[in-house]
Parts: sequence; C-alpha cells; structure tokens
Amino acid sequence: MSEIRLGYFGDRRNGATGSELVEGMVRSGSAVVRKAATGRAAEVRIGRWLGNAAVTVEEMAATAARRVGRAVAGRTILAIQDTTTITFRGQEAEYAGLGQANDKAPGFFIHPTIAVDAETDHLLGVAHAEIWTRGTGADAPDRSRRNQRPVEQKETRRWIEGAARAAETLAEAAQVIVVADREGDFYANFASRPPTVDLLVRAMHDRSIVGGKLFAAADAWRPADRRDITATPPRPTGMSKKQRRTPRHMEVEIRFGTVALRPPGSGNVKAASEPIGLTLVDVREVNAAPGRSPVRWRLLTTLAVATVEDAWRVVDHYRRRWRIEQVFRAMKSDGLGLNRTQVRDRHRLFNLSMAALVAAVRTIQLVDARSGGSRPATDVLDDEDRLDAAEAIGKSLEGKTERQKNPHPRRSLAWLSWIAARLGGWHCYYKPPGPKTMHSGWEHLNQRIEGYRLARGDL
Ligand SMILES: [Mn+2]
Repeated sequence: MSEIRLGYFGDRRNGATGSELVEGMVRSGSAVVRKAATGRAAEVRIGRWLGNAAVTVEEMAATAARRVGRAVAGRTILAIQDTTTITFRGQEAEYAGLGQANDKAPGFFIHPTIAVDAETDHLLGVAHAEIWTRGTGADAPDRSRRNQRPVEQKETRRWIEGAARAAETLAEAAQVIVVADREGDFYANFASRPPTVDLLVRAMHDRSIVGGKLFAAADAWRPADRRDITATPPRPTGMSKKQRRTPRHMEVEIRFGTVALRPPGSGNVKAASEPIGLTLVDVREVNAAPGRSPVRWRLLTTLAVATVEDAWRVVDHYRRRWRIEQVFRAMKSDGLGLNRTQVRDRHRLFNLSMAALVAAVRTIQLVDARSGGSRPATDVLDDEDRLDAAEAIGKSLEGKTERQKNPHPRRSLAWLSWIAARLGGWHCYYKPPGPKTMHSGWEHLNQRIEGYRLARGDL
C-alpha cells in the first residue's frame, strides 16, 4: 500500500519519478507515458527519466527482487520463468535500433522469473528479469568464438541465469521450485541447477536415458490414476479478448517413475559424465473428442515423487504457469498496451518495459486482494494501529442493506480490500471493482488512515 519503489537510481528525485511512473501505469491501466503521466510536466519528467543513464533495468530488477525476497520467507515458492516477445510489425524504420524478433519484425524479449506461493496461488512478485534484443549492441554475435551459435546460446543462458538468481533472491523460502515450459528443456539447464532449488520443466525432446528413450519409458509404465480436469485453452492468435474461450473438460491418466538422463554426446555442455536422475510425470488425455489432439504433458522434475498424490501435486505446480501468462497479458494488448508505446530508443524502451512488468504484477495483486480469502490484512497493513483505523473507517462506509455490509471475515485481506473498493468509488452493486478502482481505493485508504491517526494523536 505504500508507494511502489522501482529503485533509487543514484538520486532521490530519480527514485520518486520511478514511483510516479509505475503508480501512474497502475492507475491509468496504460504503459503509454502520456496516459500514465498526470499532466504535461509529469510527462516531460518521466520522458527524461526513461533516458537517464542512471536508470537501469538491472536496478529495477534488483529492487523488485529484494521486495519479493522478504515476502517468500518460510513458504513453498514456485519460481516461474518464461520469455515473451514484444514486436512492432510494419514499423521497421521507427524501430531500427532493435533486432529482429518474430517473423523478422523488430522487437525485443522480456524474460521474468515470478514468485508464486505454491499453496495459495498468490503472485508474490518479480524475482528476476532480463530484457534484450537480438543482433545489436551488447547482444551482437561474438565472432571470436566461431563454433558457437551465439543467439541460441545467449537465449538458453537466460533460463540457467533465472534459476541461479531465483536461488539467491528466494533464499528465505522453505522450498523453491523453478518452473519452465518446453523452452527450458535443454540438458545444461538440468546440469547447472543450483543445489538449493528444484526444477520442473515440460519435456520437449525424446532424450536418451539409461536403458532407452524418454518417451518410450512412460509408455511402458502402468497408469497410476485417472481424473477429470478442466483447462482453459490459450487464446489463439487473432482471437479478440471478447471472444470467450470455452473451458475444456478432459479425462487424464497419470504415470510416474524415475529416469536417468544421459549427457549429450557432443557440444559445449560442461562435461557432466554422470547421468542426471529425475522424476518423469506423464499426463495424457484419454477419450479425447475425435479431431482434437489429446493433451500430453511430460514433466521432468528433480522433485521426488513417492505417491500418486505427489505426482498430482507436480501437475498442479506446472498448471500454476497460468500466472506468468496472466502477467504477460497484463503487460501487452489486453492490459497496459506495452506494444502500443511510442517510445523507440532502446534504453528508454527497456526501462519502460521493466516498469510495466512491475506495474502488471502490482495490478494483478490488487485485483487478487479483492478476493483475498482468509489471508490476513497484515499482508498489506502491518500494524495494529492502522488496522484499528481501517476498522473505524470501514464502519462508516457500510450501508443499511446486506449488500452494503462488508461480508468478509474481520481483519482478513478481503475485508480490507472491501473497504478500499468502497473508498475507490465502488457501490457494492453490479460487477466487482476493477484494478483502477482498487488502486485509487488503496491510495484513499492510506490517506484516511494517516488522517485518522493524526486526529487521534497517534502520530
Ligand atoms: Mn515459453
């Protein structure tokens, strides 16, 4: 509830402008500077800040990592990493400073690692992030090392780096499980795992394992269980956000067992001559409707799986990847509209993107808090005096009808969010409050609490 810090950037004023930008993004729901800024002077100030050499993606990532490092203490954390692409199709001349991304359009890549609580599904924050473009500047192919495929190697490095940084920044967690989709399935990723984290990766390649091939191994196992699950398929490209995606019910079988990955025969992978022992959890849709390709997940993990319940938990962990997809949507056209930015210079664009990542996570947290369940209000308000003040303010906002009363358990996060929503202008009727209402409500609540304490002589 306090201001969102992006960093200090060598100067108090730079720190304040960073907070002004990210809060403006959350409030306006836009990464377009003109919309996020509260006027012409602010727009100019933020424009200068974006181009300031002292303002860097690295400092923003480190600041976010420190914040999440405190929030994860004692919990089981999924460190979910993935890459998203921002492209500027048909704008080759304007974005000449960027390398080619998809389909030769200029663009760049954002690779965050987010921390999600494995038990509650809460998005706790950003543990690490890298932003880069191909083939220019620092990312240009290094011609002195001829036998490497530079782009590919630099881009696979991000996954290893993401796991290494998660191990550092999430060190206070009880357990850290680094989750990746099929792009994370390369041998060096398993060979370089920091000893304090586990890995969970969807397999892409039919690898050599001791005694045969990976894909055939699971086929030889007996199914351990069968369940009905519901999944919402990803929206196909070209489908607008108004077009509903129908949830898909499916019947799946699960198999699990251990495998030992053989090191690849050649290449530059650091020699790890011993096979790597992993658990393979295989989930496959059975009785899929005709004409539809059945869902098939092969999950490789360093987690030990002793029982069928353990195996389902691995599947649940993997399904929590929807959280990073939600963050990407919140940054792009469904949310802040980062792909519509008019910022062209690379340093500015990367700074703006990192701020948008922090703003997207904050927006999702504000919406989540609305239905915060039984989590305590102390997640966002950390002392008793402030909770007393919130309670007094909340009472004054309740109306006579049942609908106008706070329905949530006293002093839960949902209870506090209800008060914030009312202060943000929500009228208890119609649809639930959106992110803008929630953000403005939290700001109002903060001011009211300080005013209340001042009046009581608590300050
Ligand atoms: Mn991916």
